[in-house]
Amino acid sequence: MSTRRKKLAGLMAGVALLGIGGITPANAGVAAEGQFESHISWWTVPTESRRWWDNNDTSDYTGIYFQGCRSDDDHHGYDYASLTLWKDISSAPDRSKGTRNNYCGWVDYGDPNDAGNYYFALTGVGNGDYINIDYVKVAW
Ligand SMILES: [Ca+2]
Repeated sequence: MSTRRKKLAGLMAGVALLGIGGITPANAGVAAEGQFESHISWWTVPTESRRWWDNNDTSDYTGIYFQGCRSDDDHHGYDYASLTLWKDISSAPDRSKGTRNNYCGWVDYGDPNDAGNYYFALTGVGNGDYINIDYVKVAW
């Protein structure tokens, strides 16, 4: 292999490593207050996620990560899923912490700064009516 080709190979390896590192931002790393991994099978509006407890011990952002995204629209494929982050309040209406579109990657909702029981709900689908997500990670 020529020196030039070796340099190129090294550069390509570096790019590949950067790509892998890019999957996990700092806010969703081990320093986050909590996290769980899951998947989504045939969700349609208004399916809700499991609940998680955010004790607000930290100022970490709450984030939702999608990888391996498909919709039932075989022609257009997956575009995005609108997800609303909710605080579950038993004695009053749940409190919305914002709605964001997930284009199959990380979406942050900021620090809710509000201890409680949380979940997210599917409130819209870009293409089609149903989504399947191979890998879901929620961190807070
Ligand atoms: Ca917090």
